[in-house]
Amino acid sequence: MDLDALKKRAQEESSAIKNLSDLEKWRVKYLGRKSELSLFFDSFKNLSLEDRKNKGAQANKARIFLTSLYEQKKKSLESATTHFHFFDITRPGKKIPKGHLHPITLVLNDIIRSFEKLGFAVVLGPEIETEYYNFDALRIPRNHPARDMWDTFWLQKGLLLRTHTSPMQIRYMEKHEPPFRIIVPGKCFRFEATDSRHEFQFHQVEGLMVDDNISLANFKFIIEEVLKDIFKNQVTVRFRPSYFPFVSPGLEVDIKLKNKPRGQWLEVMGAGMVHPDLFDTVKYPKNMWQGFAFGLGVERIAMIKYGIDDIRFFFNPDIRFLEQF
Ligand code: YSA
Repeated sequence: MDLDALKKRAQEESSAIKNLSDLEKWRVKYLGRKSELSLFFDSFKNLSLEDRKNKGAQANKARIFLTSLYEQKKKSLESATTHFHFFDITRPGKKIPKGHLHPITLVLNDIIRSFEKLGFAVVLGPEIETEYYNFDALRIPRNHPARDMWDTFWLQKGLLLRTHTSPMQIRYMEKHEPPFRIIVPGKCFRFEATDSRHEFQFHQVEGLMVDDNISLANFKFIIEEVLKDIFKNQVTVRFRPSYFPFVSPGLEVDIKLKNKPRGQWLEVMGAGMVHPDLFDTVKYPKNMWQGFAFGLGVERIAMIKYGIDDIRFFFNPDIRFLEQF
């Protein structure tokens, strides 16, 4: 049998093939069980060992040649077919996963919106503060035991990472005359061990309202309105006396969800009536203004709102947690 002629013919025919079904016919013709080549192999039975070896080797080469011809052709037809047939421009594309806001940002936005409804303006302050604004101007001199309330990350040259947003009270009053009502959202930092309710980095919203006839009743009303707004009326609010050097009197606010009456109270803010010394420090005329101020913990609000019992989840970059919001 003329194997070279067979290969040549097979090659010519294969190059003319345009689709997979013709290729299949070609495969049956040249490589199938009844192909010329198979019949050729069958004919070896009656040959001598020597002849069988020789012809067998040639026939094998021819089979390898035809097989690789077949594989190549199949590949090229398939890739052409894929592009041609399976490209359906009406099919929806792959969805690109969308990012979303962090739960703390969501809650912060809610809080800001609620205060804005009551006429509060939003003001921002620096995260790196001086000792003067963070402590001294707030009546917390060096060596005063109250400094222990705010474990501090100290930087060089008397600078520090602000331990609360209260320094903005002084900064704002230095530049603005009452009446005004502002909130200051922002990050705070404390050099303290973390636990389920404390992080070394967290957010506060400072509030300051100064006018000529302000009392604790105004504070109580505004805070209750805002908390009711944030929690869609589902919250009970409790006011407790407390101490901060820059207010007199001072208080703290705890909240609890109405649908969990047996749940624990969670402290969400420190507050009070602005101490008259602060007005002196910023050179307001004596006895002219009163004001209240507060520092609200944003993570604590988020914990209650979303039923999260450990604050450390918020800054743990576990996508399974964050995807729920
Ligand atoms: C008090 C009187 C004012 O006239 C104005 C503001 C204040 C609040 C004061 N500056 C302050 O920082 N008080 S605080 O230490 O008690 O913190 C206020 C709130 O921040 C807390 O009620 C809590 O909700 C949150 N907070 C404090 N430390 C935290 C924290 N949240 C998470 N992790 C911490 N480590």
